[in-house]
Amino acid sequence: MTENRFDPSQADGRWQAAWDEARCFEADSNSDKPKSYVLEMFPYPSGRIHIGHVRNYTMGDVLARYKKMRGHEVLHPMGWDAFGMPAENAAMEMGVHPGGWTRDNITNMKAQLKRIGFALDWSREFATCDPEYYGHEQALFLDLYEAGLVYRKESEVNWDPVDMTVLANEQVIDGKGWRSGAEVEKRKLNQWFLKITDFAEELLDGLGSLKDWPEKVRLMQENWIGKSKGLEFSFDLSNGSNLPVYTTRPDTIFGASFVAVAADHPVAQGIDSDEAQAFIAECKKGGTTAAELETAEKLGFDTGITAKHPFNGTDLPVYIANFVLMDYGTGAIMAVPGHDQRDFDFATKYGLPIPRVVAASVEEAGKPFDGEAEAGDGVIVNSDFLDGMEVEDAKREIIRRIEQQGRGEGKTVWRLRDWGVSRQRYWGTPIPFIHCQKCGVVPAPKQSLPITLPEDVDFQTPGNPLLRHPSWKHVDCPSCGGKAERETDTLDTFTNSSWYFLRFASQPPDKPFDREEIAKWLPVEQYIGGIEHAILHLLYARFWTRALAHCGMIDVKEPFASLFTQGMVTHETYSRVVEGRETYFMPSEVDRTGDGATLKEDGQPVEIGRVIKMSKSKKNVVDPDTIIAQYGADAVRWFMLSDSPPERDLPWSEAGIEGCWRFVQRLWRLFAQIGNGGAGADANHDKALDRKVHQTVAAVAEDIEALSFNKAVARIYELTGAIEKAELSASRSDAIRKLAILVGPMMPHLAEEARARFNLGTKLVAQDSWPAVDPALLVDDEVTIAIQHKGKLRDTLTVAKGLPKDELEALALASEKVQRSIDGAALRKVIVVPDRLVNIVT
Ligand code: ANZ
Ligand code: ZN
Repeated sequence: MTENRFDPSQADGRWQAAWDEARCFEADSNSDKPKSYVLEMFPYPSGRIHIGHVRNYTMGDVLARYKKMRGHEVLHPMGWDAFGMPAENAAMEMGVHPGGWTRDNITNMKAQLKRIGFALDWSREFATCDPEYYGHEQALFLDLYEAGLVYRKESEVNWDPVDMTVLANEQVIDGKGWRSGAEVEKRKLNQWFLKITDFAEELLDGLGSLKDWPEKVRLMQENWIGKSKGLEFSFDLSNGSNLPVYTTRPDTIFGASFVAVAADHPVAQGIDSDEAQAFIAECKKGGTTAAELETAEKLGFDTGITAKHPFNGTDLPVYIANFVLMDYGTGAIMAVPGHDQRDFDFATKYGLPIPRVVAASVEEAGKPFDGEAEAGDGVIVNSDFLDGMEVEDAKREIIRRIEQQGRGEGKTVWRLRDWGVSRQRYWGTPIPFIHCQKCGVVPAPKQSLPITLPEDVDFQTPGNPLLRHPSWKHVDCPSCGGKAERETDTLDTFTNSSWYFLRFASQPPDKPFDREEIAKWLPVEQYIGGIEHAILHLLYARFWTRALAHCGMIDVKEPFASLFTQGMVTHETYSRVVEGRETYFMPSEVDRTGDGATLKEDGQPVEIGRVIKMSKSKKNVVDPDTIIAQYGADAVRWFMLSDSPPERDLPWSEAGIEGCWRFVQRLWRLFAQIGNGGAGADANHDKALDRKVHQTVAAVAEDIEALSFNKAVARIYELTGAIEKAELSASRSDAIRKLAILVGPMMPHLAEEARARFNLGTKLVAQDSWPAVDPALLVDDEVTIAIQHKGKLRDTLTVAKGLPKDELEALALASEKVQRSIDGAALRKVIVVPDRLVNIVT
């Protein structure tokens, strides 16, 4: 390290050790400072930190460091979301143990995070695969069971008949098992569920209080919960029975041209024909998620049964249709092709009528459809007694008449389903129940927790390793003492991330958390993470928090007061077709020249693709370790904050990181100047620079609090330029000192090194306070006054702000230019607007 060059390879590690030594970032629950809980979504220990993590954690880090400098007691923890499939896949593919693989990854990734200098309270670190953690989770699961929020029910799973295993939805690719390639079947198994639907109304209403969440995330949650008001009513069928359907658009009832039931519906199951049963079997092969059904080709089977329209008596054909879900509404629909796209596609395919019953105006009752359904608002047409009504009025009218006929009633339906948490896998939290022939399903006694995973497991045979383990599942029944078996399902890993933020805040050994400590820290003041978690993780975490509050274990209902979802780090892709296959190359393997790019290895061109999210599969990645080794942690951190607003994508560029590196060095050289400020010069003051410094300090603080990091960065560039240009003075020395603090949250290593090396202060920057702002310096204290005569500008004056009217008037009249213009004429009036203008009338 010289005065001209900052050397991160020496500085970074030294300051990281100094922070550890001083235990700078350990949160004290008993502190009486105001508390701030800053949290980023904890990572899955996949093996290496990727650049997206770096961006996410840098943002949280700047906020956490800043809050600490503002006198807050900050909790900024880190841990590992360590259960899940990839560890088991590694076990199957590489013959390693999921636990060992996970632990190794954690060790590596923790070292990576340390090299970036994050201000984390490592004393609270845990991994969800720690028996201590998942043991407490088992206890909570039993508490929820006691509270009636856990139950078992038969439900459908994806079954791989070759691997003899249950597959997660993501493991089913085009209807086939991802490993075996076998056609996936649907099977019914007894599974554990959490009653999230009990909280549907609360979870929906609670969104209203989350003012500091992105609008789009609240909307996504609202749609996921999916409260709809509609009508349930029955059709009389030609076979003598009746068929209840659910609709949210009763107003369109005269537009119904057929009726459809799900493949699992009793009406479908009851059709006694091979053809029908073959069709049903075909339906079962497809995916079951709403999204899959939405995109799959619409398929139907005409049952030959008809349904009588309740108002006009026409006979509507009843179809079995693949797009109707069994577990929504009643599993049967009245289909209105004119105004529902799915029905439109179906009717088009099977040549069914598509009547119009909603139009922009009554005059357009005969207007044909333009290739798609019209789901919008309008007036009702071609609908007998509803003609001319608004949609909402027509809905009410139909509900009233159907209720009067005793044929059905208005109903609220939720899209939200109970949460199936059973996974037939090894690497997860064992579900704490025991199956006894005599007593049934018995909760494991709390004193037997944690129920730990067996270490000696075999991954070479397909299926659930817990199920075929020779001894693990055999236990005595806690109730009758007879022979019994453990539940061999484990909990969905989303359970692990549904309460980890509570455990970070409070870690008693003998229980999951302490109520009073939770009250001190929660809700999380700022939660930061990816938009990919906008629905499930956030909804489940909100549900657990409410469920635990419902059980009287905590007092907070919403876990995350403010949520921020950061954009992605992107880069163009490089590829070439090799032996008929698209092959991608890393940016480091490529020379980028002008408009083109060539592979370093052979000098031949490669194709430049779009700028997209960095991902392993497209190889458009940069490795955080490599760039940190090259440029140091601070340049990388600075890059992560610069250029793009934090919610937008950030394109990675070599030029960008090099610019950051140069700025680090430029700051270093500026900091070095504090030592040779010149004693004489130090006596002078530079009012303009003072003002600039105070304004920047105040503005950067506001920017950081608003997470507008790119704006804070821009202001720091500006201030740096201003200091560089300023004459030597006491103000300039002070400005340099303050700048070194100001960059502390963003470039903490540089800030510490500069302070120590150039005697800018004694404490660690990490433990220092944010510079105080003099409000008087925030306002510019001089103003320019326009002086007008005969409606024209004659002169301007620069005067102290707030100068009284009579002084302004006197100054204006004293102006030579003004006197020349007045030219001895008599003054009729002088209008003075303080701080703005003086208007002289002669
Ligand atoms: C007639 C109709 C006319 C409908 C129209 C929509 C538009 P949301 O809003 O998501 O709650 N539906 C009802 N049960 C279904 C099931 N089990 N599987 C598939 N679709 C089902 O959706 C409610 C609408 O989805 C219902 O209203 C019904 O179609 C369909 F212009 O009835 B509607
Ligand atoms: Zn028993």
